[in-house]
Formats: sequence, structure tokens, C-alpha cells
Amino acid sequence: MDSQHCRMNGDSFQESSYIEDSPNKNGVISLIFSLKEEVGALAKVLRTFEEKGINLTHIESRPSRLNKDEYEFFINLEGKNVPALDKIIKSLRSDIGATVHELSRTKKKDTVPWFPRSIQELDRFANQILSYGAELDADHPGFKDPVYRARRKEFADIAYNYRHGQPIPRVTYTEEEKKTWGTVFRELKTLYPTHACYEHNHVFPLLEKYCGYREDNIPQLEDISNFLQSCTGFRLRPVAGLLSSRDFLAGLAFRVFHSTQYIRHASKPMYTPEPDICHELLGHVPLFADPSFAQFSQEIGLASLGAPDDFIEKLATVYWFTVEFGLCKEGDALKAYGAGLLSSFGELQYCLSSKPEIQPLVLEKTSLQKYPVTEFQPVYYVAESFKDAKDKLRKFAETIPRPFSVRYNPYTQRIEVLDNA
Ligand code: HBI
Ligand code: NLE
Ligand code: FE
Repeated sequence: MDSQHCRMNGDSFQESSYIEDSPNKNGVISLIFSLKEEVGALAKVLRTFEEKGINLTHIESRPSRLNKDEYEFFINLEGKNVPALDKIIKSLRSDIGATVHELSRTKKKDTVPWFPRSIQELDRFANQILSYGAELDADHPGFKDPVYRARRKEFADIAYNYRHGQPIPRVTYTEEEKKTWGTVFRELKTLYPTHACYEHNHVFPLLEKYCGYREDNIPQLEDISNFLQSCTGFRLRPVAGLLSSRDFLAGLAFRVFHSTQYIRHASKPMYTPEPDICHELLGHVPLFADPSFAQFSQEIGLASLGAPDDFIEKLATVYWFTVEFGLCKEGDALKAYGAGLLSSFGELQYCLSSKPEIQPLVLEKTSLQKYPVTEFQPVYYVAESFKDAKDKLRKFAETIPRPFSVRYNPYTQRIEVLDNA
């Protein structure tokens, strides 16, 4: 029951679209209902349960946060007589005018994990960072560097405090940070003409012209976000560290890319396993300015909404072998479009050498591929084109066991859910 108690104190319980995804094994059903404050209101409800012979095992109350003349009641009951319970819930709603949230029910095995329906709801991910947030892991090159750690905390705080719609705070980078950026920028720029895909090379000069991409300047997320919005509607929002795959992919459904703002430790400019501003700005950003790639990326995001965990894992793998480490065909040549390649001097050369294994992108197969996260990839997958990848992704998404389909309404910036039931 603990998770449900927590939820009462958190924000997510106010969301009526939330369906609890961990039904209680003991056959306990939890409900929250709210009632207008008046004499006998609760007694009336309790009598309904009594009449139907349903045993209440727990009850708590608190004033409603949404409606100040209402009270909310959290109850547990023995879930033995489910048909009777359905009737009670109906009657609470229609006869008593109560708002009822059903938090868990054993029979709901095929429930759907919560997902954001509006772009503002992405604010909820801000403090759900997996690792490397303000606290760095012990094997991180910055772990023993107190100055680097303090700096990372400053960046984490920007991300924690950020809300949708605000301008992204500008950062004054230190001389050391600019030097690290300069090294990465200079080396990569020599490889792009021969190793990067057409779209990357096409957009890069525009970023130099409009967004301050220079060897001696780390560009600002706000400027890039505005530029991307004018190209494809993609925007950036700052993030403190790694999000779960589910949260991260959900952002893409809204054409929102969660971007780190800190830079890698100065001791290792050529490769880092975690995303940093070099990776985001040199690897990801140029591609998000391309309409076809933007659409492909959003398609992965849409496929992820409300998908079961095992499917999220497959989509994360597809994301990995496309957006992060994808190769594509250009005539007879292979080029890199994956951001993890385009931001790593070492791996960008390696991926087009004869060393790694190259496979065609076949999502049924690609989505099951195991991969290392802290070294060069042994296998890469080749896309025919972004459009082809998007068509494949759509077909793949049709195999997700979801009782609904989704589409994004760019005018309202909301997800529309179309019931297939
Ligand atoms: N979180 N902030 C952030 N940045 C990423 O690039 C990222 C993430 N979480 C998961 C992830 N990437 C991918 O590896 C897939 O799991 C989607
Ligand atoms: N290895 C990449 C780099 O060094 O820029 C980052 C990859 C992030 C997934
Ligand atoms: Fe990335």
C-alpha cells in the first residue's frame, strides 16, 4: 500500500488519466473519492458499501487541494465482489456527485502506465533523474574533482527549477569548459565533411551563422531551441542527467528533446559515455533541424506512450541504433547520422572503418540487439533513409499491445488518445 500512500501526497494522483500499473496482489482495491463538505455525506457513502456487503479495511481523509470546500477520502476495501463495486462507483458518481479515482484493482491486469498528455506535463520528469545527477558515480572522471562536482550541481539546479515555457537560463562557461568544447569542436569539424550524413553537413553552417557555433564559444540552449523551433518545431529543455527511457522517449512525442547543459570532464574530451553539451549540440541538434529526421524521432516518442515496459526497452534499443548510433546510405557510401557517433572523434572514425559489423535496419531484429554503453559499438545498423526508417517504425508500433492509438495535436500541444476498445 505504500506506493499508493505516496501517490496521495504527490502530484500524480490528481491526474485522472492515471491508471495504477501495479495492481495489489492481495486483492485489495484502493479508491480516492472527494465529497462536498456537508453533514452526513461520508455516512451516505459508507452505507452504500455496507448495503452491498463490501468490507472497508482502511480509511483516511484530508481537505482537497483542488477544491477547497471538498474533502478527499482514501479507502481500501476487499475486492471480492467486483460487480457490486462497479455499481457503487457508478452511483457515487451519479447520485452523490463524488469524484472517484480508482487506484488499483486486481482484475486490471492490462493497465496502461501513465504518460503525459500535454507538453506542460513534461515538467514532472524534472526530478526523476537516474544517475549522474548532482551526485557523480565513483568511476566518473569528475568524481574526485570538487570544482567539477560543484559545477555539475549548478547545472542540475537549473534543470530542476526549469518549467515548460520559460526561457532556458543562459550559462557563462568557464575558460576550462570552453577549452574542452574547443578541442571537441575542432577535431570533429575535420571529420564531418567525409563522415557525417548530408543533413548534418547541410545544417551545420546554419548553426554557425545563427546559433554561435564556434570553436571559442559554447552555444546557448535557448538560442538553439528557438532555431530548432523555426526549422521543425523541435525544442530543447534542460535536464539534470539521464532520464528513464520511458520519460526520455515521451518527450520526443511532443518534439521536445531533453538536453544536458554541462560539459564533460576536461581530462577526457574525446569520449564520454554520458550525454553532455558537446554530444547534444554537435551530435543531436543538427539532425533535429531536418524535417524527415524530426518526424522519425517523434514517431519513436509516440510509439512509447503508454507502452508496456518490454516494449519501451525495444524502442529504447531502436532509438540507440538510429538516433544515437545510426548509419545511413548515401549512394554507395555509408555515413553517420547517430549523435553518439557525431560527438565522438574516436567512434566517428571507427564506425566507418572495416572493424565493426554492419547490418541493415530491420526493427524486429534491431530492437533485440544487445549493446555496450561505455565503449565503441560492435554492431551498427544502416537505414535506407529517414523516411524508410519512419515507415518501418510505424509498422513496428502497430505491434505494440495498446488498447488505444495516439496522435499529437501541434495546435494544442496535446496527445489525443483514440480508443480502440
Ligand atoms: N536521458 N537525459 C537523457 N539523455 C539521453 O540521451 C537519454 C536519456 N535517457 C535514456 C536514453 N537517452 C536512451 O539511451 C534510451 O534509453 C531512450
Ligand atoms: N560517446 C559519446 C561522446 O563521447 O560524445 C556520447 C554518447 C552519449 C550516448
Ligand atoms: Fe544522445
